[in-house]
Amino acid sequence: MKTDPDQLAVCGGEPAFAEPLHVGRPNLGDRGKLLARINDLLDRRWLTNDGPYLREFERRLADLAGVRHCLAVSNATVGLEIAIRALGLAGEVILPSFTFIATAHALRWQGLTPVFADIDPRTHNLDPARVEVLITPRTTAVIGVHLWGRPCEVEALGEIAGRRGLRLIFDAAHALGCSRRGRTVGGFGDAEVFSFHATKFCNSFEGGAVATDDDALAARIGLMRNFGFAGYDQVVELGTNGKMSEVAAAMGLTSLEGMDEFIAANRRHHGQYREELRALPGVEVLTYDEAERNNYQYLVVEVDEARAGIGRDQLVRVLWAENVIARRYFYPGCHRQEPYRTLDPGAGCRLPVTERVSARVLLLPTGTAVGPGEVAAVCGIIRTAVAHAPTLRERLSGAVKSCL
Ligand code: T4K
Repeated sequence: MKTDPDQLAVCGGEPAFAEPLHVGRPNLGDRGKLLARINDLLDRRWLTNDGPYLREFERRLADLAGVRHCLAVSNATVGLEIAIRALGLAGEVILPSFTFIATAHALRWQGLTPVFADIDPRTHNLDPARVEVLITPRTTAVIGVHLWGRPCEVEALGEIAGRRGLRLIFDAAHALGCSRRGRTVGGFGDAEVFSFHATKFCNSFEGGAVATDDDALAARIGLMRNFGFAGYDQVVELGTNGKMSEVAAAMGLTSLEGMDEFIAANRRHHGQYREELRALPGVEVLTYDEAERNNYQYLVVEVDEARAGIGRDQLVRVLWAENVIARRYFYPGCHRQEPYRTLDPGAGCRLPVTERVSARVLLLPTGTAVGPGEVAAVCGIIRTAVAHAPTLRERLSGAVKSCL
């Protein structure tokens, strides 16, 4: 364990890890089962387009989420785009800026105007009061994001949407298997969109799904993800290619079967990180409501420079030098990225919490690719960095410019 600042790689010591320890290393599940499924689909020569693995994946997802329909798609971004189109959204849509860029791009790609609302500093999710003040005659919907798998205030957002005649979508990319007041994510709002990207705790290599209890909406999404085909020779809608392949569905099914094991690993790591970093001033591990179901897939830390003595970005430099590829999700917020920065250069003024939180948040490695020894080593580096913050700050301001 590195206890002396001179042992740290930024000060000339050897990196703690010979190979990079990444945030987002995929969980793989039972390789034997996956390969058997792949052999099976090859034998059957049915590779995509409404195949049996896709149907089974959708059935299992709908059961898990407790919804009538779960339509698998090629990725969550396309899922959001199709949901937005199928709901007939136009004009302005209110969403958080503190999210992955895909939430905003799914709107702008279709010519809609994303309007960024600020978040609640405790939950990192949309602040319903901030949403309400941004509604204009051009607003048609709100998109909430269940960030880190912690569900939004779905009741307050639902009340606002109902009263103001708006549609409500949830970007549930992080929230598979999570619950709010005992109810599983999937059936909130008009539709919810899951991601099964490789970096998600359950993955289908690339993939997503749109969940809804609305039969008509599900039928429309089903058409739209398949070019608008209603039969072999009949196209009844404008559509796109948003289909999930059989190999992706096979991985998705295998991943769902490993879900309990993945959550258990995430939860163990979360407990260990909390315990090992407990006594550190200004370094707080984000918690989950233990009365709810959580997937613990993101290990989120907030660094308060005034108390820790070292800033988030300096800590990232220290970690990267040790080959710990910590990530600054979702810095600096969508409003500071193109094309939004140019479209609305003043947005930061109404997003003070987003600006503050996005400058403090740091994600650390978790999942089945990580073991307790690695978690202990990562925490040891952080403890050493905080304990020697003044010395390090001085050295960092001169020497290390490389990684960010
Ligand atoms: N909404 C929200 C709130 C989201 O977070 C996302 C996706 C979406 C919507 C859109 O979902 P999809 O359309 O993707 O289904 C990654 C993922 O690409 C992205 O899916 C995810 N959010 C986001 C949080 O993370 P990047 O740009 O950070 O990816 P990248 O390539 O830097 O990889 C992340 C880390 O994972 C790296 O440290 C390396 C590691 N990694 C990655 C892959 C792909 C591996 O170890 N193995 C791998 O195979 O966006």
